[in-house]
Amino acid sequence: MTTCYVGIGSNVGDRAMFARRAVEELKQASGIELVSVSSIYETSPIGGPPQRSFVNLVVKLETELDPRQLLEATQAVETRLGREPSDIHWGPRVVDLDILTFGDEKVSEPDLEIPHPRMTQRRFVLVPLLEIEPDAADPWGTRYADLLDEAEGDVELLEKY
Ligand code: PH2
Ligand code: MG
Ligand code: MG
Repeated sequence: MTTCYVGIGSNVGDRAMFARRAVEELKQASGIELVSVSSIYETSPIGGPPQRSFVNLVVKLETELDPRQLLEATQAVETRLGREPSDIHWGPRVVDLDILTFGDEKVSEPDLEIPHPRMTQRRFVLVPLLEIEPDAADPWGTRYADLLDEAEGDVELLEKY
């Protein structure tokens, strides 16, 4: 079993509902055990075109899947919740699931990079991650808590879990 963190975001429609449904879908997925779930935060959009603010949260899970199988599982959740392919890079989405870390593994493939290459620059990832795992560190030993000051974006608690 490998411990992983997955970030969930939404900025279309009933954002908190999509975020909660994504958590429920992960709970039901085979090969995945949900360990903990952060609160839901409202966050300023980073990158992409001008767009509505997001809701974001982070879940901790244990899995017997490998990184590619976990990617496929998260993409299946996105599709089931109605996400459609978009040409707009970092544009609006009903739901987005991103693998943040996968144990201490490093993956560098065209469509899958672990740890997520931009997670340390984004407060919308670090704040919920640190809520559930204050001592979390990357595979090289850097504590995420030490990167928070340098990260960008506004994050506001929306719904305590
Ligand atoms: N996701 C992005 C781009 N920008 N900004 C916020 N606040 N939250 C996100 O989840 C997000 C973003 C690309 O996936
Ligand atoms: Mg994303
Ligand atoms: Mg994504």
